[in-house]
Amino acid sequence: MSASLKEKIQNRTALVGIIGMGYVGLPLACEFAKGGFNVTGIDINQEKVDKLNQGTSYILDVDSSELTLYVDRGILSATSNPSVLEKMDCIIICVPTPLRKTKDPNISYIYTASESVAKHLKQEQIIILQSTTYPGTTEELLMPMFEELGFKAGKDFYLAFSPERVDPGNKKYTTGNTPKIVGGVTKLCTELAALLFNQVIDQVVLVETPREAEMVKLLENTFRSINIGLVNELAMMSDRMGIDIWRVVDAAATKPFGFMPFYPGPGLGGHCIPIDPFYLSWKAKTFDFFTKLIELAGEINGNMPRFVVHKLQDILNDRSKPLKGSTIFVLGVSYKRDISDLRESPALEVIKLLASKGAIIKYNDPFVPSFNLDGTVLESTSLELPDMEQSDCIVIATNHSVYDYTDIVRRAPVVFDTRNATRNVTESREKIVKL
Ligand code: SAJ
Repeated sequence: MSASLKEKIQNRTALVGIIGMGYVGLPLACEFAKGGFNVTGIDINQEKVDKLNQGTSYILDVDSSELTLYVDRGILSATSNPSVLEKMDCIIICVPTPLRKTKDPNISYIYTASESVAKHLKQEQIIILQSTTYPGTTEELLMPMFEELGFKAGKDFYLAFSPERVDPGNKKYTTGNTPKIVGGVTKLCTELAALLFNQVIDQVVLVETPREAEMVKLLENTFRSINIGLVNELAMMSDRMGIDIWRVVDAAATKPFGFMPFYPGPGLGGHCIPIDPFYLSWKAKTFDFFTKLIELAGEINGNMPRFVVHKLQDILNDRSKPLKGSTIFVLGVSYKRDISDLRESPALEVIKLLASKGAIIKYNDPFVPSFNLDGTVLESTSLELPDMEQSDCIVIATNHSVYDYTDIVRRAPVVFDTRNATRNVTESREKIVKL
């Protein structure tokens, strides 16, 4: 029976449906379209659907020119109507998996998407979950949802997990050239999922089960969170010891084996690294296993915005200025350099804390023209204006590549550099205070 699905995948006539047209789903849709598949994007956001059907990209890593090519050829389209799923041969779920306020997993988007799949499930379909989630989601939530309809996984339909590994803004590593992990509910499920991705992705790596594949992703991101937490803790320690942590990390990075550099910063931003480890610790608790290391790293990283504000108070104090009433000019508000994403951005946490202490905030971010901070809209101030030199302190919160750091230091009264962005500035270094 799987022969026809296998043939359709191999001759690329298999219809591919991707649920969730975000920073994961849209680049993946383009990879399949580039590979000659007919792809349908399904998204609840009609504005996104309309933009995609006009060939307009809203994702930094996808050019509208590429999108238009596929849309004009009729091999890529989008809809908000899930009934299109019954026509699909391959369905890939790429919906968000945030945390609730209580730091518990919120898999409601996976649930809703899976319900749509179940409603239109038919023989011979393969369903692949990509959303980052706790080990067990695919087998404990999706499989029963589909099998209670009388379908058998591995026989009537196929089910696998394959984590996304998108690094937003990364020009070197794209969806197509980043190895793809695949773990199916049965051997045949794994093989068919691997066959599908092999058509459009350079390297596919098989694991035994979906939960192994789910765990791979959480290991990757927890690894980052813990190592960032380690270097942030050493940064706070080094601050007291009068040690330049940035030089220490650079020197340690000369070790050609057994070390990987991570850098301190104002905190941990993004929709993955601050969140994914808590999916793991939450699931571990159901096995009476308490992940001390993960929680501690989260605590250290979550405390960095406060550390930044305390250090800023010291900088102003050294200049006999109270934080209250001082004007702080923040450079860069997105969660990491050269992107526009504000989700969980530590810069926003810093700004909130500064505003709560009565500081006057101005900012510039070429990627973020304005943003809403608890009801107040802040707008990016042009660096052409004198606001920067008229401020009491500049805080480099996100080290966008576009900034002229020599000019910034020249014009600034004092610079608090939380990203070591001024590492190559040679003039007026006495004005620079590093995290
Ligand atoms: N950060 C530090 N110090 C570091 C590295 C990062 O403070 O040494 C901060 C960043 O400024 C940012 C946050 O941590 O606020 C997350 O940074 P990130 O580089 O992990 O970037 P993300 O979350 O956009 O993407 C990551 C991917 N990044 C890399 O592999 C470099 C990857 O881990 C995942 O594919 C992706 O999350 C995901 O979607 O899971």
